[in-house]
Amino acid sequence: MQLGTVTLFFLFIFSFLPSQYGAEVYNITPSHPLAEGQTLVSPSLIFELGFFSPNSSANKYVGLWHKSIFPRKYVWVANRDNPLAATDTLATLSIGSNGNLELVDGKQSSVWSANISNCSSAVLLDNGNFIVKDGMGADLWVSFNDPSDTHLPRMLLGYDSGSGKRNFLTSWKSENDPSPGLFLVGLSEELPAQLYIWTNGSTPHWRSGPWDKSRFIGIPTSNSDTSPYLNPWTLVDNVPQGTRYLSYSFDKIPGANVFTYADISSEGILRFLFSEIGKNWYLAWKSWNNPCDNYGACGPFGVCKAYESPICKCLKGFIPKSNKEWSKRNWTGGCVRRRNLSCETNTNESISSKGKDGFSKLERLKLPNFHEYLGSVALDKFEDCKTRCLSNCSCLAYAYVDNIGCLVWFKDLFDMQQFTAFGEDLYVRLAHSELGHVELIARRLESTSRIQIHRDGLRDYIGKHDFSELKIYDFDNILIATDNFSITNKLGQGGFGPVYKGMLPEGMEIAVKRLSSSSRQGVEEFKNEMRLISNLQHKNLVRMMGCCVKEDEKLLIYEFMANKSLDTFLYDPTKRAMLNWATRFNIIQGVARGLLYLHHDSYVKVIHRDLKVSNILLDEKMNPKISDFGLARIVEETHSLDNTQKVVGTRGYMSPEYAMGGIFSEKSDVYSFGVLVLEIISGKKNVSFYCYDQQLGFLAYVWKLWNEGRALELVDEVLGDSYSSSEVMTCVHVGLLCVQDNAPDRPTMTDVASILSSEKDGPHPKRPVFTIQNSVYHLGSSYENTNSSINEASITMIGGR
Ligand SMILES: *[C@@H]1O[C@H](CO)[C@@H](O)[C@H](O)[C@H]1NC(C)=O
Ligand SMILES: *[C@@H]1O[C@H](CO)[C@@H](O)[C@H](O)[C@H]1NC(C)=O
Ligand SMILES: *[C@@H]1O[C@H](CO)[C@@H](O)[C@H](O)[C@H]1NC(C)=O
Ligand SMILES: *[C@@H]1O[C@H](CO)[C@@H](O)[C@H](O)[C@H]1NC(C)=O
Ligand SMILES: *[C@@H]1O[C@H](CO)[C@@H](O)[C@H](O)[C@H]1NC(C)=O
Ligand SMILES: *[C@@H]1O[C@H](CO)[C@@H](O)[C@H](O)[C@H]1NC(C)=O
Ligand SMILES: *[C@@H]1O[C@H](CO)[C@@H](O)[C@H](O)[C@H]1NC(C)=O
Ligand SMILES: *[C@@H]1O[C@H](CO)[C@@H](O)[C@H](O)[C@H]1NC(C)=O
Ligand SMILES: *[C@@H]1O[C@H](CO)[C@@H](O)[C@H](O)[C@H]1NC(C)=O
Ligand SMILES: *[C@@H]1O[C@H](CO)[C@@H](O)[C@H](O)[C@H]1NC(C)=O
Ligand SMILES: CC(=O)N[C@H]1CO[C@H](CO)[C@@H](O)[C@@H]1O
Ligand SMILES: CC(=O)N[C@H]1CO[C@H](CO)[C@@H](O)[C@@H]1O
Repeated sequence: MQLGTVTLFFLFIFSFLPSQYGAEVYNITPSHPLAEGQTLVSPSLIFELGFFSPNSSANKYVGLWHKSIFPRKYVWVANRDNPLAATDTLATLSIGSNGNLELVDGKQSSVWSANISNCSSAVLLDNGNFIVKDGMGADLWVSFNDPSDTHLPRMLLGYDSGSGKRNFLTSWKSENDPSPGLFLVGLSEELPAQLYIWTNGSTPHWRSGPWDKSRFIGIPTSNSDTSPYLNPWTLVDNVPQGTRYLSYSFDKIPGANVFTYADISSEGILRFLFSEIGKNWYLAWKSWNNPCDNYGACGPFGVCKAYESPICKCLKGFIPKSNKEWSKRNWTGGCVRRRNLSCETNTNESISSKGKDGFSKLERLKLPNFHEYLGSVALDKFEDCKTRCLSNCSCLAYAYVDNIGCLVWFKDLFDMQQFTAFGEDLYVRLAHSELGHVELIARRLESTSRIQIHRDGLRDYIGKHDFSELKIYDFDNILIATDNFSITNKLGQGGFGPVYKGMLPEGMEIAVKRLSSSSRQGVEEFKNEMRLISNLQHKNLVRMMGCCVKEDEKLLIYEFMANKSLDTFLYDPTKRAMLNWATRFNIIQGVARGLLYLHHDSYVKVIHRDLKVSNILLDEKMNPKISDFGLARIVEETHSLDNTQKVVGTRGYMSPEYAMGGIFSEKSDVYSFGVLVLEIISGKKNVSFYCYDQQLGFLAYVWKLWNEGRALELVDEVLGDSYSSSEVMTCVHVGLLCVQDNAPDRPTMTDVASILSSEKDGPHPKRPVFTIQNSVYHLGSSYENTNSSINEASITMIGGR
């Protein structure tokens, strides 16, 4: 009896000992091992190390995480390929008599060790580095040299070719299994270096493009000037010492007090996430955005264009290796040269000089893999680079990249992607006979930029059609009509300049848009563009009546819309009620039809690029008319003449791919349309939309309601119960389909029109990742130190070259 009590007492003490012993400790010493129930914390309690079982699995590990951020991200795991049993409560992380730091299970056998001796203590630093020291305080071992799947700020990823030490990130096997998975992230040894994701140890899965001393040139989003959040990397390449290390830091952003990590997911996607203490983790960037990001998506000599269909094209002068496979969309075989190079077939110098090979230029490219770097041989000029390549028949292409120098290719051109903005120029060697027509185009491209080709097409078009309808107004008459552009006549400020109300002598009311004078477009070109736009006619587009050009002044004359723009109703507490459900539904359908026309039914495809509530005008019968279409194009073209690409649009309406990479397509308009639809239903201009502080952004909130079958709660409360539930459900569904993160998942406007008219059921929408957008905006704002009022205005971001 007595004995039994004592035993029980001991068992009691024993099982509770560790937690009573002090749950948080600041170091591990030979006399104080870390046991179950205890954690090792960093001095400022930022990081914590201890035992964990991922999602209550049967395995237990020692890992390291941010102490105050949930859900936990295990940024480092010690025994990832040798788990403890979850039931083993006697395991300890201890410094043994041999001076080694070891993780031992309940039977005292080692499951993990730092493989050192003379260890006297182990501590966790506030940057997340777990270090083991000797008696003199020197570091014997640090966890930063042995990363799991996560890269933390201040951690160096790379190699030292002297000592042969090299580190990688290795993905988890699955979301809940820390054992080493398929994917490896690391730096390549070539010069300049690239960041790679490999599978199976050495098969490329994704690559960043070469480092140009400030960024990886194959990643459209790492634009150092305007979005520092997206180019946090620093690569230190010490060629003489043979060391090369990648680190990252978000210190460049003033006031951004956030925690971050980069990791490789078990599906092979490299990501950046960030958080504030106590908040969730948010995605800021990811390596995979479309099928073109798959390494070598289009095979040798194939170029991937994410927003065209089909996505793969052969380079100029090349044809599919197998037409049969190619037409089945099996791109792996790639393309082959149509005509042999003359340097291959003609060894006779006098013949080959007649029919010399030349180069065709490709723009906005993620350059192919397997470059050779000629930068070091006193080659700093573009012409030298060209000559060098031309003089060797095996040289297939060259590129001269600012901040890098001359790159040439001797192997099959592989893994090329063409962006819509951003990217480098590549010159591809072709036979003289092939150049006949290619060079013609190239020459045109070089002298007048690609826009000119558009215009040539336009001129042809104008030549064949009657464009007499565009009226050219006299400037003085417009001055009179608008009271010398008096402030009292000003209707508003659009993205491209102020808009004034005017009254023509015959009593007709007009709206006059005064384009900001920065546009350096020539008068004739301007008029041609206007003819183009004025001939886009649809009952859901604002009709352009004419234009007026005088010196720097460029004016557009539109029909006047009696009920102004949708935002004057939607965001006005009293006028909002005038928009009953029938009117709202009519507006949604009308905008959809207008957009459908611009994208698919007009004679030239027009992408609006700045669709938003204030660009929807209302006529006297409250019919919606889209305004400002086609203008983005003019503005962009003007700027592209001086070689900058701009992202024009409005915060909150911009699709992730457009906001981040300047990649725009009709699917970016579809995204904006989705946001518009959800705003019309809810009547909310939701500021939290832009702000990740709100636990859930607007889109996340809509998604949640929809998923919980509560979508009707989204309806503007001023409508009471007077709405059609089935119409609302259809509209919310369409809205969510349109705001899907991945552009190819979004419906086309043709799909949208048929879903809205109930001809077709839509698929189930995927959860939007909205946090990308939120993070960009939030950090963008804090960087510019502006407040939310900027969200209203159209903004222009430099998209980079
Ligand atoms: C974790 O487990 C719960 C319940 O078993 C499950 O619903 C959830 O999806 C799991 N989470 C992950 C990330 O696997
Ligand atoms: C310690 O050595 C073992 C056996 O060589 C090895 O498997 C393990 O990865 C090493 N541990 C560390 C932390 O390097
Ligand atoms: C451990 O310490 C002893 C005495 O300080 C020293 O002689 C020995 O070389 C050390 N061992 C290692 C591996 O550093
Ligand atoms: C990795 O290699 C194994 C065997 O070599 C192979 O079966 C598997 O398909 C490969 N996986 C990938 C993703 O390449
Ligand atoms: C794709 O084409 C290649 C040859 O170009 C062929 O080897 C391969 O089997 C094809 N794959 C499929 C899935 O048809
Ligand atoms: C190109 O060269 C190869 C051998 O180098 C030859 O077999 C082939 O017929 C040539 N093709 C043309 C179109 O001249
Ligand atoms: C090269 O071609 C020219 C012109 O056809 C011819 O006159 C000359 O003899 C050729 N030279 C050789 C070495 O074949
Ligand atoms: C052309 O370049 C390749 C690759 O660098 C090299 O092996 C070859 O010798 C060069 N040929 C000539 C004629 O310079
Ligand atoms: C407009 O400006 C002109 C010249 O500056 C002036 O003569 C005219 O009176 C003004 N008209 C109005 C309506 O203010
Ligand atoms: C936001 O901007 C508006 C207009 O510039 C200004 O009146 C307001 O004080 C600003 N608010 C904050 C919180 O900075
Ligand atoms: C809802 C609303 O204000 N509708 C107005 C639109 O414009 C016409 C013409 O000015 C007015 O008659 C409507 O009342
Ligand atoms: C600022 C603001 O209006 N935030 C609201 C955004 O929408 C969510 C969900 O409707 C509200 O909870 C926020 O208060």
